[in-house]
Amino acid sequence: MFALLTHACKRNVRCSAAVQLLWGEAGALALAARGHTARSSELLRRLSTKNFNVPPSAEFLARVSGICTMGKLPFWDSAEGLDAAFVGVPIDTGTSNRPGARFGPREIRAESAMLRRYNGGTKAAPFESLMVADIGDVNVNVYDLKDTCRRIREAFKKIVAADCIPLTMGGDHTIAYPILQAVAEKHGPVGLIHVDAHADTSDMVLGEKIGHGTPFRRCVEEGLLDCRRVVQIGLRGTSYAPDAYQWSREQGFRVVQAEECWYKSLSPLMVEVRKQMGVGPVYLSFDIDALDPAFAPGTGTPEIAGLTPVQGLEIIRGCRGLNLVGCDLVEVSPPYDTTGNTALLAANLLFEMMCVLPKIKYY
Ligand SMILES: [Mn+2]
Repeated sequence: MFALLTHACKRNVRCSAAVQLLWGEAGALALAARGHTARSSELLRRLSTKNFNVPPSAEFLARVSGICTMGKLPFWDSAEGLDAAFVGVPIDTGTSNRPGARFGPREIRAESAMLRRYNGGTKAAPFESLMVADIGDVNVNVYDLKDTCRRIREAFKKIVAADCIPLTMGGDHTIAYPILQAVAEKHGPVGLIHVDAHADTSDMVLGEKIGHGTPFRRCVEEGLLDCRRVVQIGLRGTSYAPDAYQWSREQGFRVVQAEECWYKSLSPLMVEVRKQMGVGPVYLSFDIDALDPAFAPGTGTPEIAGLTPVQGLEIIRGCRGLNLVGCDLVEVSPPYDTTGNTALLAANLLFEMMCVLPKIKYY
């Protein structure tokens, strides 16, 4: 990439400024090292001096300008050299009701133009802590869900092999299964914090084993989860049986139904969850339908009386200190929320996930 940027710079003496703004500090430093110093050094003074990708600030580059990546981070074509990466998995082949989640990653990226560099609430400074980029989307097969799962698994094997933590933009919840196959291959069985309106532990739907209602059943069958370190939060809605979550509890999962969350801060719950998770590897899977459809209507299988965005933040911020090895935010279906607010919520939740990864610096 640096060679490409240097080549671009030779064509335009002002481009070091543009590189700094669009591609971050690492690109500017690389140019500075090659003698393109006049503008880039001036710009570097406005920023920290560490060698990380830093998204352009809307103080200097209009929000509506630039290439549409997650958080306006640089686009890298692989996870090599990254501590964490935003990656899209644009599928909805596994949905049972409203489709549209294949457009989730694009819409989340578009709404992420509002994200700034620091977490004003927690004082986290992710771009002074980790090298992060947007590595684009997995090349899915929209005609074949099983082949898509294979493609996701292979793509995520490469990401985790690079010691890079994936921050995944879904896509329907099917994707958690092949992602966890790749994650567990590297880390062994992981703890799981699963935030959702549904348990997603069905055995079969319409005779099919693979779909967005079955991923965590498959994960248990394949030994990908450390079942004593699994919590499902926000489950609710009509069910196929009187005890809808019996199977989860039989596996050793802790199930926190939505009713247990109503009218409450979830910070005390997260104290218990951190104790449950311990020091082992943990994966966070956040289905946007965990939140109430009043806040997040753009999703495939909405259920009434869900969590609030504040409770969503409490859950994610409550993951600080855990050994998070991957996170996803799934089931955003933009056609069902043309305001963009569901995707805006998702973009912010993904930012918050980045802010609780290991090694994040807080002011
Ligand atoms: Mn789900």
